[in-house]
Amino acid sequence: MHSWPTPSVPPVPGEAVVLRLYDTADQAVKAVDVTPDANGEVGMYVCGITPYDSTHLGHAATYLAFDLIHRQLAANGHRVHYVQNITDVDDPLFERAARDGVDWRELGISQIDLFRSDMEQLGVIPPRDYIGAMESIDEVIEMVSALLGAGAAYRLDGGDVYASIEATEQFGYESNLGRAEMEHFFAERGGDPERPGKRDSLDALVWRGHRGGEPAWDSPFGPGRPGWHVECSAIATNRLGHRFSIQGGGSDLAFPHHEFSAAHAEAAYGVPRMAGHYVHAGMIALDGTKMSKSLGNLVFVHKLTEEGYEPGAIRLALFAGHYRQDRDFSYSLLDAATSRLTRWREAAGREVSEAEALAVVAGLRAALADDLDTPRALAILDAAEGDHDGLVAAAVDGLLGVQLQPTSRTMNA
Ligand code: 5CA
Ligand code: ZN
Repeated sequence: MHSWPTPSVPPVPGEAVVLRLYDTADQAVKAVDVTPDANGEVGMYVCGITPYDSTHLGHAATYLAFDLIHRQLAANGHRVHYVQNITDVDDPLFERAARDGVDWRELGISQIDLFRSDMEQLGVIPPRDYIGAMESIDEVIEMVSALLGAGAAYRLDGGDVYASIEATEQFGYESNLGRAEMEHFFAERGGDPERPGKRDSLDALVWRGHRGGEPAWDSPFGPGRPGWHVECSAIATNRLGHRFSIQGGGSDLAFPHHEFSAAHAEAAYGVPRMAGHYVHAGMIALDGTKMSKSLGNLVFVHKLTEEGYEPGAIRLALFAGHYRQDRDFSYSLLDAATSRLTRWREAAGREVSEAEALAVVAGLRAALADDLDTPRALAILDAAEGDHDGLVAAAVDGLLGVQLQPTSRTMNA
């Protein structure tokens, strides 16, 4: 699947600062393992959208957090291999398409198009590999076969295949949840604890046998379609190797999705740990309630840009809070961000010494390297008195994706 155009990212002045991020598995902030893979790159996999409704500010916030990581790794001189999936075969798509009387494939295509244009407007660096579930059926079949071959999965009636939570000793290391919490989130987030015949109520579906009215692909275990978690395991590891640096998404993916994505890959390949870091962004709410498609309390990126808000202001509104914090979005936050951007632009027109400008850049790099401390980064820029030869502007653009020279795009908005 094609992704979206790459924004221009200027080189960032100043010295590299080692990037440290909170890892959900180790429950600590630690340095990102930037040991290059066989291709000399740092691998990052971020779970993509389920394209049945427009991108909202919550999605945007999560992808922007990983964009900050991407930009920082690049500014530190690393080549990043960024992979993202699209869950374009899944129940929510079928349900929404049936409700609206449209083909689920068409619905997916139209929502992916909207997502691409939102990401482009926000200046998010695109994944190099942007892979739909439909494009990766063979990869999933291969992984399910490997799981069955390793005795890590079993078949039930109806052509369903389940992976056993007993398959890896380390199961649970990623989310660090107790059994009761696992059961709670499993039931809440797409699991099927009540399915008769499962060896453990938490075992996860890796292949769903064909049911009437659902799309199906042929496989050695009968016609059907991929389970959710295994899709991400296959797409990630086939491009980034059995072990890669960062696996990411919103905090609602920590369990069961990322626990099982890791467990499936670890069981299939016999490796102890799929990703060096499991990184999770907090949930964005509107007036105190988590923004979600099912609740319908959504603020859309394209609506904000149509209303004339600058992409840079949308970024700054979301960066005003820490990425791991569950937090509220509001128009007052957006208006404050717009004013902030205006003040920064005025300041950027004032000349300061090179040393002063480089000190601001160093502060910005240090704040972001400290588990993406954007509130501190923004405070440093609030206090900056000016710029020197565009050094600060280049760092703000390169690291935060915010332009201090209004572009023609933003001036037309
Ligand atoms: N397709 C799967 C991942 S394989 C999926 O979760 N899709 S999604 O469309 O539901 O969500 C896409 C990303 O946005 C996920 O990382 C999810 O955690 C994140 N997300 C969803 N709602 C919010 C929210 N309110 N705030 C922040 N991030 C959110
Ligand atoms: Zn995923």
